[in-house]
Amino acid sequence: MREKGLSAKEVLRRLLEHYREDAHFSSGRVLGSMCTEPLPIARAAHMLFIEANLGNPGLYPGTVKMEREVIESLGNLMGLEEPKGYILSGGTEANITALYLAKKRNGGRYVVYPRSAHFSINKGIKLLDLKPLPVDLTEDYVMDVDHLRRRIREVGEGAITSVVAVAGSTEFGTVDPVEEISEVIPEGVPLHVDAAFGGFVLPFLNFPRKYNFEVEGVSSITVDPHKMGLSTIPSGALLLRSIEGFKRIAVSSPYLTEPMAYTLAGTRASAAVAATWAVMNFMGREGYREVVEECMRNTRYLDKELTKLGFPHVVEPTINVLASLADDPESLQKRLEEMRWYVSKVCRPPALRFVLMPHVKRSHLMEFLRDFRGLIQL
Ligand code: 0PR
Repeated sequence: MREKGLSAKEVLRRLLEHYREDAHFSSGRVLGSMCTEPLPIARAAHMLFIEANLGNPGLYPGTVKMEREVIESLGNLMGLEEPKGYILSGGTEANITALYLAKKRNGGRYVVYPRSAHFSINKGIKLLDLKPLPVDLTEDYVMDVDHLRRRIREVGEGAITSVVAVAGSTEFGTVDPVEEISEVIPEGVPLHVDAAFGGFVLPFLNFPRKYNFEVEGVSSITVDPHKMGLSTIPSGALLLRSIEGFKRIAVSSPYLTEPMAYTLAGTRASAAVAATWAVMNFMGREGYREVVEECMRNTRYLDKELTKLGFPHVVEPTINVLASLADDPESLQKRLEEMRWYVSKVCRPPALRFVLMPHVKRSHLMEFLRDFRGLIQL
């Protein structure tokens, strides 16, 4: 650190230099991210509560109330009237916490999950010294329930810590057959649903299958307001049916305003709780429905246009995630990046991956397709 500080003007000048180096959602050129521009109301709320810290909740009764209300609304969205939970730093912390709760409740050694699960599940497995038991996908890229059955038989019912299902997979946007999965898994084994992304999409699509707490066997769900919730980072919710689970991981925090601490993080960036409360109240179900419908229209449009160019989807998009088959996605991705288009890729099967977030407008897609056509004709 320098001995004598710079002037605010100079700091700002240097900040702007770095700001210009970064990609920005407002350019419409980020086509592979699961985050988006937070709405202005979320930014305002975030700044207003910038010093709030739910790590010491006694000082922040207002923020505590907002967290409870957000958890309740998210639980309702996920089919549960009186949910318990916390707003954490994101899907990774929520998924790791879910596995931690499962280990404390159930023991066992294996975490069973579909091959489409996000890598945060593997982080949890490593951290908690558990063993991975991945389940193959069907040709529709969802968990193969027959293989799940075989997997359970292989290791024995008592050896399973938790089963994870995904509602809105990172690479394909697919939704596992949660109801069938819950029928197959042994009694007492916690079933965690990772709806980090899908949690703010599926409820607004009239999705026909059950994937949330409406399925009795589901014990916990991850939903991230900092993805399709249009809130600020860091905001990821872990929802539970009861507080009992959290009690198992609680530790004493004698010098704070609350005697027990329930979350992995100590100091918590709670401005995002206020941002999430603000944006959910501002949008209402109607607002999110409109946003999701527009994202889906754009997803179908891009899919149709890319199919015409010889890049058909891997699987028909369920939500606003599109994987389009491509021979060499890596080099396409690199060349697109040189043209300042930021797409993502899938390795198996080789595909380009697009996430049609609200910052991606139809005009951006038309511009992208013009550049993409030029690129593949070279
Ligand atoms: N579960 C699912 C289904 C996810 O897709 C993700 C993140 C997580 C859990 C973990 O969430 P956090 O990243 O909040 O801990 N999926 C995105 C991904 O890995 C995250 C992301 C977001 C990546 C924005 C890039 C980006 O620009 O692709």
